[in-house]
Amino acid sequence: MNLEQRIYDIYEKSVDQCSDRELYLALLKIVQEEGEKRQWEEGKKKIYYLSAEFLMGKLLSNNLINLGLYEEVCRVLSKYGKDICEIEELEPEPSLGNGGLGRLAACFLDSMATLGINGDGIGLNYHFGLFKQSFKDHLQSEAPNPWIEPDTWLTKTEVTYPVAFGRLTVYSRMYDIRVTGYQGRTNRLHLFDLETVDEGLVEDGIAFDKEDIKKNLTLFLYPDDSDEEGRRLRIYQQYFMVSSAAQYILDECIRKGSKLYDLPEYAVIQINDTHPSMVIPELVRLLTLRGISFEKAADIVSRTCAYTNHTILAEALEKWPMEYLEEAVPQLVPVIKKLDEQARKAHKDPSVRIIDENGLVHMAHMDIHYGFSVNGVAYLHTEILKKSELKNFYDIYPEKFSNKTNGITFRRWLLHCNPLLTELITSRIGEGYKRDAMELEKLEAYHDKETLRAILDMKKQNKTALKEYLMSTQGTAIDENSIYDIQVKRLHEYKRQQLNALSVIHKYLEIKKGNLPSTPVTVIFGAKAAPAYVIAKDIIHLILCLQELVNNDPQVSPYLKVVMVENYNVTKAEKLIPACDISQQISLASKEASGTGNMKFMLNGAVTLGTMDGANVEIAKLVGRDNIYIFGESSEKVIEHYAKADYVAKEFYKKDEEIREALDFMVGEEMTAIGHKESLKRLYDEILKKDWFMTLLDYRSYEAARERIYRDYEDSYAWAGKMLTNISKAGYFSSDRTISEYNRDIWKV
Ligand code: GLS
Repeated sequence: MNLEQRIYDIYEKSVDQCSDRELYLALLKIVQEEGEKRQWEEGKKKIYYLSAEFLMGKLLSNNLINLGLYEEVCRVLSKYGKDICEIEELEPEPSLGNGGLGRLAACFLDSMATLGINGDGIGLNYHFGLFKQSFKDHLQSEAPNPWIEPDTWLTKTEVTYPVAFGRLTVYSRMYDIRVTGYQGRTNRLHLFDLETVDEGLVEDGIAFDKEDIKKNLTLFLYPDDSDEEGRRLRIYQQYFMVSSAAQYILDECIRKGSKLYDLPEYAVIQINDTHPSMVIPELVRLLTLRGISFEKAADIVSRTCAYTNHTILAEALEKWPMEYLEEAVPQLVPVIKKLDEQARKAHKDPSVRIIDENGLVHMAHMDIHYGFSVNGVAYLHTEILKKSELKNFYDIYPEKFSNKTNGITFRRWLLHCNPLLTELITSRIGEGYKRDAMELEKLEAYHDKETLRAILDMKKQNKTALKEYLMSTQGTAIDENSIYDIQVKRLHEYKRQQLNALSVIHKYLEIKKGNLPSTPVTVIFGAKAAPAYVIAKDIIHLILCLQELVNNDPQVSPYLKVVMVENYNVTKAEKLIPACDISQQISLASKEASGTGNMKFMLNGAVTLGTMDGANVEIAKLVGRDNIYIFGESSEKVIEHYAKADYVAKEFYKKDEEIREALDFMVGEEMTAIGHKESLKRLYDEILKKDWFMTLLDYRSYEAARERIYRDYEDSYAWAGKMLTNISKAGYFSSDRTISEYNRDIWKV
């Protein structure tokens, strides 16, 4: 392809005469046209990946990489003094996800297309996505995050469906984003929207009238559900998504020749967490409307749907009050009741009911009874599901359960975000790892001085790039010669950013006492807190206060810096991860189902400081204990503490002076002079009196491991060896491997 000619044909001017915006639009057009050529029907069976979130990230570079055009584009642009990174700055990031679950869905789309699997995503077209975060007065503030621009990635289709709610009927319209795999096919992400949505409804941050469904339905992902209207709105959103999806899937299968009795030969519906679970009763309803008996319809649906569980946190396992469903989706209520009845007849155990004695509908229970597969997302998580959380279901349906350890796409999380490392790897082991990530293992043969030196150089350059990025985006000054110790992920007590912060306080106090670290440390956080999650916001407040205190203390700041990255998102992750030395994965064991950030950091040569939780367990097994820093109580012990209710945070406070000192400092003079006393005190009380996620239990072993990892960092070549081992063992965490397993065991296309 002659790129310069293509661009000339679009604008009738040469590359150097085009503005960055024109170049962006021209490249987008080329990507769309090339992607179009890779669409073909493939067999009769298709995967429909239903998800409330698809955290896609910017699309231009990744598409160019997957189409094999990236290098050519860079070459041509640089010939005219232009830079792809600057051009990509113009692209807004579609913020259609919250965290790992949504990013996983995006990685899976990439891998399905790469492996040539006919598989589309189906979700919602949130106009403002998740909120945009900024910091004012050391507090998080939220604003809409618009990302849709006319004539860019989103294509309007002619597909529309009626969706009936109890009090009104609306019409959905489908929009598409093309997803082209690496040297692969083009699939689609279908996003349903409602034409009457009114962006003007939003005022004062992200507030809007939650009852005006016609105008608000697709404004935001996860609107605040701390009140009843918010919770009802979520049901409206979910039903809007699954009813549109179900109608689309049936139409497509019929068009391809399905007689509906044979639906499982045409479709597998992967239910990503419980948000899309209403697709089950909706499909049953639609099939019965087409003349199929209820029992037969339930049987067909059971052979079509598969469920992925992503968490054991009770708050995330959705249970909807029947009365909400009666109001929003009355037509589903008799279906759900019949499904429950059938399940009750077959299984006496009251704990496996779909509708419990309080009239709550357990979405996961419906998925397990009426899906043919249930999978967890990492080895440990699946074991916990089988042995405790879903034990009663596992006893009934052992054959349905399997583990599919999560993965990440190496196109975005290596080739795109870390070109220096990509080049280094290729120079040693060739290009094969780009199609078969397990080939990264070949790097283990390169523990020579020269390679180790090259790895350290790569990291240093990425650290300098991050320093420049943080300076230009938020005016933060950091030192590339310091250790970059990073924890970026959603803010949640179970992920324990508060543990990291307490240890930062300790470090601050140590430096004040004259105990200086050999190498300065930069502790970097990035996290959004759900708008109604008060304690999570208190933790952000604590970190922002620490940032102010530490960085402005001339005695401390040469040795320790604290940075809170504003509006952490995929774009920022792509800058932070390649620059990281230490990857903090410090959730309370048993609580992080898998984590995928842990995999991205490892792949980019960061060394993990973490608990034996989620996929950390598998990372530890792969790299060996010399190349990961593990601390904290085991998941078995933690589960036992919960069962016995014998963990008392205050006892740790009483008996441990270091803990007492750090915790008391939170509400002491220095901090309250900067921050809000009631917020700091609320967090202090939460940790001291409740500490549901056992921060203080693991504090000491965390401190010890952190000191050890800082000490080991001092020996650069030994450290580089650990980096190399982490990179070389990361191949297992390619989402291509994960998707191959889904296909082998569940989808079978
Ligand atoms: C999550 C888990 O918390 C993560 O551990 C997991 O990696 C991710 C993808 O499986 O799913 N579950 C959830 O509700 N949000 C997540 O990010």
